[in-house]
Amino acid sequence: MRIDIITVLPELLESPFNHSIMKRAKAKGLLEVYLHNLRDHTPYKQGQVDDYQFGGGAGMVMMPEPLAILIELLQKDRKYDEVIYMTPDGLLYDQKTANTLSLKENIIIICGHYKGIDERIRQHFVTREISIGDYVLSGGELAAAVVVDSIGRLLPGVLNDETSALFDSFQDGLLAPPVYTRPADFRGWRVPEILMSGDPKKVDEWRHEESLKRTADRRPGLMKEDGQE
Ligand code: 6GU
Repeated sequence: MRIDIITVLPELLESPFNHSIMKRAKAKGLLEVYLHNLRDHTPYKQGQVDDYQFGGGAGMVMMPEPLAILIELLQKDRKYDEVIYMTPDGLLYDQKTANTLSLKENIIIICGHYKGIDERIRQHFVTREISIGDYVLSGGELAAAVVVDSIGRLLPGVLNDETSALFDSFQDGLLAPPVYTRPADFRGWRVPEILMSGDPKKVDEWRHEESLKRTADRRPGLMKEDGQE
């Protein structure tokens, strides 16, 4: 999978994909991430990419030309399955969307800044608008990092058996159960006996029960049919 990220702050995205599982995905050739500085593609002087909004009001808007020029430059070389715009007024991101996106070949991600991007780019280029939660970030970069990480770890061959995504919270619509490691007795706080019983069936049942309890307690909406809370 290839992901091209359009940003005015490429420095902010230099580290997130170069560690741990993302690093492995790239090293194995399963994931390619390219950062594009929008300022390198503007036809305006001094790298200008934003301007005052028509109709007045505080805050700058990202101009359409630099974005269109860069998107079309990328589209000349390959077909993109999605052009995603990261914005707090997008659709709420979830594991189902991550699963869907992990099946795509080529994706462009636009990171918004200021008051956002000119509406005409959204209408004519963008195929999907994503928000990662009901709070406002100062730019789309950190949100893009979240999306790329969540997609990257789902690509076949990135995770091994031990880290398998199949058992993640949300993958079966439930939160993950508690986990424990050595020592069995830490300051008198003991690991549940059943986990040391050596009976895999009992352990599975216990984990499922704990998942159900935790989900009912913290995220009851996840247990409803449509997943809405
Ligand atoms: Cl995608 N962008 C910004 N700026 N803020 C957000 C967001 C995105 N998702 C949640 N808050």
